[in-house]
Amino acid sequence: MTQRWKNDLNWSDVTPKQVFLNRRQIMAGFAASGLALSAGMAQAGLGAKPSILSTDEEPNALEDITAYNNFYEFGTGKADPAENAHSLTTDPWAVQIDGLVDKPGSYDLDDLLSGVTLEERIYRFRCVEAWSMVVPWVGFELKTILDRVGVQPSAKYVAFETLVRPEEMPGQRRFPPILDWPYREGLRLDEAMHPLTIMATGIYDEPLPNQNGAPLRLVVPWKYGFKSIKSIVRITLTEDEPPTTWNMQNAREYGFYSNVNPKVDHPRWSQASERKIGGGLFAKRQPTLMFNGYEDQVADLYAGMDLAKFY
Ligand SMILES: Nc1nc2c(c(=O)[nH]1)N[C@H]1C(S)=C(S)[C@@H](COP(=O)(O)O)O[C@H]1N2
Ligand SMILES: [Mo]
Repeated sequence: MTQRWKNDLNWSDVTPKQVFLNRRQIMAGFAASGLALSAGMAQAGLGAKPSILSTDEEPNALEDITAYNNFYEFGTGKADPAENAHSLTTDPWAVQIDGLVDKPGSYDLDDLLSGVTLEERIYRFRCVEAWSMVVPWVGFELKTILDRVGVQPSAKYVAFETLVRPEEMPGQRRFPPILDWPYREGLRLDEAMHPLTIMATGIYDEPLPNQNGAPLRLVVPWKYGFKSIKSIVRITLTEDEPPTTWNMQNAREYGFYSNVNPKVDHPRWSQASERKIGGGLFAKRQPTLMFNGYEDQVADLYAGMDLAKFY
């Protein structure tokens, strides 16, 4: 895959000024329209440092990234999260870290982030529904916080849970339930510790919009988008493979691994190609890459595994 070589630019430097200004206008427009941007967004950027792990592909416009979402806690339509997520209170925010760790506890987000260096990671993002984007995330390696809390030798998996707060999440007030809340995800420990696996706190050098999973969400760029769980309130180290939402919902269609793989089709559609959001009505589909283009970095994790069996 293509990577940017080491440099000292960040996105606002490499983006033509007009585009950057337009972005600021979009932000202002969002703010004026009362859409789901947190207070910090109109202010100075997060100052995230560029990472050599970024792709050099053109990022999608902020408009695409914040208006076309999957976040069932706010409804099942692609526009529902942008419309409804403003109701979510993201400050204060605590993350419970428990299970097989040396220092379990409820960590205030500010404490969790203190001393953490934020990086810009421009990643390809591929939804299992066969659309994709390129997103300039701001975040830090998940490994950083796992190392801080001390992972015990018996731990083999990491489980994640999203907030349950029906008062603020209209999708959780629906009956019958859309999903078995909380939304759950999980990774094998080596996947969780991989340098590409990040916790994101921002996009385009600004705090995460609520519809993208504020204030803290997982991003695993070589796996289908549903693994990248949003608005995380709990991280648990376990010995056994944890239950995960889409696998619980339909195990035949959604496996625990869910690595992007153009050769293993979804039972109801091909995964060989994808539609990049923002390309317009007549844009050509593009081929889907093995491990979403991150094969060089992650294939080793699955050496000897039959990827059609462990889908
Ligand atoms: N809690 C939670 N996390 C979630 C989802 C969700 O419905 N709830 N949807 C997933 C799916 S299917 C995708 S494709 C991505 C979408 O992320 P984005 O809206 O930031 O592009 O979030 C994932 N994380
Ligand atoms: Mo998705």
